[in-house]
Amino acid sequence: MRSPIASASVVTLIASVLAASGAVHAPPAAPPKDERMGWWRDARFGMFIHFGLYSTPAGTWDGKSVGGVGEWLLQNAKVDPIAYERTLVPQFNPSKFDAREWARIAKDAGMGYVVITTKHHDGFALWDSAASDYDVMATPFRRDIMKELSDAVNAEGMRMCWYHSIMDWHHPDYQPRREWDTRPVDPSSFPRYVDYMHAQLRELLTKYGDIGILWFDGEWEGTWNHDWGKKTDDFVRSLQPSIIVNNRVDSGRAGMEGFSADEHARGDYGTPEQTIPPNGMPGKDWETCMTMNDTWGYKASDMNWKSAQTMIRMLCDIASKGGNFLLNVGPKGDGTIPEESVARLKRMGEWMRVNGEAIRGTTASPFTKKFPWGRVTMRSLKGEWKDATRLYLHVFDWPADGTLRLEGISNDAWGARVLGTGDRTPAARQDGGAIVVTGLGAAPVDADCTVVRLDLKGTPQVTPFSVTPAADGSVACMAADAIVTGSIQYEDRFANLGWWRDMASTASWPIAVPAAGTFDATIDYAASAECGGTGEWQVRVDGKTVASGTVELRGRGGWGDFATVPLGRVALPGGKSEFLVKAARKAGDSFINLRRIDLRPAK
Ligand code: FHN
Repeated sequence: MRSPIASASVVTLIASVLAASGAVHAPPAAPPKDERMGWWRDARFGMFIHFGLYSTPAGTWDGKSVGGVGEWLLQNAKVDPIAYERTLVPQFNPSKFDAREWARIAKDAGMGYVVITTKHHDGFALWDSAASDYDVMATPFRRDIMKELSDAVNAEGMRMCWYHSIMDWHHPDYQPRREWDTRPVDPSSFPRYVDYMHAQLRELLTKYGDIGILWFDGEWEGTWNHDWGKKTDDFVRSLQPSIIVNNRVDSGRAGMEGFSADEHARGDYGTPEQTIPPNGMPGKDWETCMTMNDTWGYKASDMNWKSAQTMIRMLCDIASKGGNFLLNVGPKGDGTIPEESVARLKRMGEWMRVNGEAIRGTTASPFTKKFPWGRVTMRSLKGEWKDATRLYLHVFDWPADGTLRLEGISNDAWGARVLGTGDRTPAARQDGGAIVVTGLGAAPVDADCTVVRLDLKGTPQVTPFSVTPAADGSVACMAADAIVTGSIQYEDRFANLGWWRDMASTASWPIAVPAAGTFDATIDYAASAECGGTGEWQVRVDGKTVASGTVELRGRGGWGDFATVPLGRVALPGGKSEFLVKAARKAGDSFINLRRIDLRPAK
C-alpha cells in the first residue's frame, strides 16, 4: 500500500539498476501460440466477473439512480475521483464474499476459466497492492480478493485470468482526465502512469501463480497507442511467457467487434462484445463477452435478464463459429452473486453435464450454411478411433418427424445417437449428397437444445452452400442463409437480418441456377418510421458486379412491420453467381430488417 507516484519512480529506478547490472536474465521464450491457446480453445466457456467499489452503490449515487452500466458510476454520475474514493472505500465490505462459492458456481456451470476485474476504469485495486494506497487493504474488508479467488479457481481445476483496465479515471498521472476532474495535470505524466500500471501488473503476474489470460480493456482513449501496447504486451509476456493476452492490449481495435486494421497489432484473440459475429472470425481466435442482463457491474435496478435457453443457444452458436463465450456475473456489494445469475448458470451447468462434449474442444461447423433447426460443431476422431469426424447437431427446433436432412455433404455416415438418452436408436445414411438422420424421436430430450452426435467416415466433404431454384424456378434468399459483413446480425425474433447500422455492411447469397434467366425480384423488409433508405442490389460473378439496381425502402411502422416490395428485374447468369444487398443511403441510424429476397422467373 504506497502512494502511486512514489512507488512508481522507485520501481522504475530498481528496474533500470537491475537491467544495467545484467542481473535481470532474458525471460524464457514464449511457447508457440497454438500451444498457449490450447487450453483456451478447449474450454470454449468462461466466467467474466465485474466486481469493485461500484458494486456497493449498485447503480445509485447520492440516493439517486444513475443511468448506464453499473461499473461506469464515476463517469455517468460525473463524480470527482477523490470524492468517489472517499465515499466508497469506507463502504466496501463484501462480508458474504466466498471465493470457493464463486469458483464452484463457475465450475458447475461447465466453465473452464474465470476472468475478474483486478482494476476497472475507476482505478481501484482489488488486491493488496504495494504500488497504491487505493486498494482493497484500505477498505474495512482488508482481504486480498485476488489471492482468495485464484486459490479457489485453481483448486477447481479452472484457469484464473485477470481483467485490467488501461484507462484509469483515478490515477493522477493518467490522461485524459474526466472533464469534471479539477486536479492539476502534468502533460508529461503519462509515461509515469504506464510505469505504475506495469508495477501493478508485475504484482498480479508474480504473486498469484500462473495466470491464464491478461484481459486488457479501456485502450480506446488517444493517449494509448501501438508503442505502449507493444511495450505492455512484451512486459506481460516476459513475466509469464505462456500467458494469453487479448487484442485490447493494443490500440486501434475496429469498433467493439473487430481486430485492428494494423497487421502488427498485438493480442492473441478478438473480443466482440455483447454481439456474436454472424460468420464468426474465420481463421482467428475470438471470444464474445456478454452480460446476462444489461450491466457488467451489479445494478440493483437491472432486471432485464436473458433466459437460460437464450444463453445456452448463444453458447452453441458461438462454438459453431469457432469462438469462446465469456459470460458475465456482477456480484453484489455484499459479495454474493445475484440469484438470477446463479439460477441461470445452474441450468447451463445441467445442460453442459449432458452435452459438454459438443462444446469443449470442438471446432466450427464444416458447413457454410446455418441450418434453420440449429447449429453444428465438430471434432476430429483421427487417432482416437478411425479416420472419422464427429459432428454435433445442436437442435433448437426439434423435427416432429424425427428426421434431419443435412444438405451439401457427401460423406458416408457411421451412425448417430441422441445425447442425454439411451433409449433412441437413430440411423444415418448418405442420400444423394446429403446425410439423412432418422429415428430421432418425436420430442427433444432438452427443449433448450438437444444434441445429436453424428459420426462420419473421413473428413467432411462439404459442398459450399448455394441457394438453388425451387421446382417453379423461383430462388428464395432467406435471412438465415445470408453471408453478412459489418454490423449485421441474424435475429431469431422475426427470422431476419437486423442491426444493419454501418454503411459498409452487406448481405449476400451464393446462387446457382442451371441456365441464365430474368427474374422479378422482391424484398421483404421492415423499418421504423425514421429509418429505411435507399437499397442497392448487385449480381456479382467472381467478385465482379455484372448487374445492379437501387430501390427506395421507406420507413414503416416498426422493426416488426414487414412488407414485400418490388426490387426490379434481375438477370442471373447460368451457373454460380452472388446476389448482394447493401445500403446506398440510410435515413436513420439503422437501415432495415431484412427477412427474405425472392427472385421469381419473369413473366
Ligand atoms: O468500459 C468497459 C465496460 O465497463 C466493461 O468492462 C466491458 C467488458 O468488456 N468493457 C468496456 C466496454 O467495452
